[in-house]
Amino acid sequence: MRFLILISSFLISTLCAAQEYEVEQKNKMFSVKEITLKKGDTVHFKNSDKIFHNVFSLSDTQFFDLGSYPKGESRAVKFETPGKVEVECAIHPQMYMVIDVKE
Ligand SMILES: [Cu+2]
Repeated sequence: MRFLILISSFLISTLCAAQEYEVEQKNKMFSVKEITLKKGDTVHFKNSDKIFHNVFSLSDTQFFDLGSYPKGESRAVKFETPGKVEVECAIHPQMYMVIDVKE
């Protein structure tokens, strides 16, 4: 019985801990320069410009490349590793933001 309670409280805390964030690409900028989140959280990168963006990161903490996608589309990245993740756009070198993933 005690074992079951432990498992269910673990599941509940795990489910509640994960958060969803949205970062927009607008006017060839990210809507935030820096965001802090917990490992397990997800960021949705939404393109709100009329042009394509290609969001990617070459960071050691987490590498990803979302490819280029048009206005209205959103692609998600789940961050599992603590550390800083530098996020850029392959099409617009001025676009830059940092995601700080906490334990
Ligand atoms: Cu771009």
